[in-house]
Amino acid sequence: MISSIWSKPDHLPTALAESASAVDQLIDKLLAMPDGPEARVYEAMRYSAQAPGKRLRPFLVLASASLFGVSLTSALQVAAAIEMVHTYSLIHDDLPAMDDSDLRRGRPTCHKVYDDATAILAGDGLLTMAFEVLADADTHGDPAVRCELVSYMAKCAGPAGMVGGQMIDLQAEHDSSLDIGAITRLQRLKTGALIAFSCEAGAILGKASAETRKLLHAYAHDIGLAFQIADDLLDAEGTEAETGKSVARDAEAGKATFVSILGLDGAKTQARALVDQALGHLDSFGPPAELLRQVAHFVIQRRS
Ligand code: GRG
Repeated sequence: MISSIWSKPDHLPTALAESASAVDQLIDKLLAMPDGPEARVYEAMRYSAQAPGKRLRPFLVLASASLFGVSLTSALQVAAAIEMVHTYSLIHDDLPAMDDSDLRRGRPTCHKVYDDATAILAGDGLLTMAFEVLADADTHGDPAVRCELVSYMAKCAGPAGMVGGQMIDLQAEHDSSLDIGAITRLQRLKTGALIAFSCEAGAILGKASAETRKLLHAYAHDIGLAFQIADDLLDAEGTEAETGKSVARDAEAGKATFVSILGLDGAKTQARALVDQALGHLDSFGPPAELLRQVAHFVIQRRS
């Protein structure tokens, strides 16, 4: 039972911490260090994957899976896989060829501690291992479910999802002329696609109906955009000490963001409206969706 890891199922901070601890234990096991000289890439993978992040995506997997009576073992496998893909994207995003960041999750970035080549390999290692984890028999007894997870994760992480969003973002880097529709699409792909995978994974594992999965997709869409608006607000208003990463990068680069287009107050209003809309998609799930409701509020209240 997934709920067995939550000592206070109605208290989001405790549930987030307990999910994070469970997924971190599994990642530690999956990334066991080998003896040979390839150990360096495992060390770099562990360095980034075990750094203190929010573990929001794994939490969304566990919370959505808990709606459908999915086993804890299955949900944790998928939770670990999505966190590996997310960590890979952060490692590659921080490289000199992309965002060239020195700080991530409150620590020096992977390429700063190791080197560019090792950071590229650490990202590649996490991405490919995530698919190995999804395809493992421990993830689900039904090979068709494992295949659906592999296929949907590939779609969400690949050129029709996060990679595509990152490409658009790189091209738009110094472009302040993007309109709200273009930014929404960019962020839907870059950040929203992995959040969609995380929320729908529970429905895939639980073989829920297409209508039910659609509700979780709509919820994910709204919290994904709200999450990104909160990220833009943190970049504009937050500090490096709070966020654990470099801030004020968007304005420095003259980049169009939700904040540059809507203004600080407009962006906050829009984020709150998206959270309300997200909550509406959860109505039919009743009390078991309480943690998903709370996490929708959390994505815009967070300070890191
Ligand atoms: C390199 C293919 C490739 C993609 C990179 C997601 C991404 C695309 C880059 C990250 C850059 C960024 C700051 C995006 C804004 C939203 C976001 C994904 C923030 C980081 O996620 P959090 O806040 O991080 O969940 P933690 O550290 O808590 O896991």
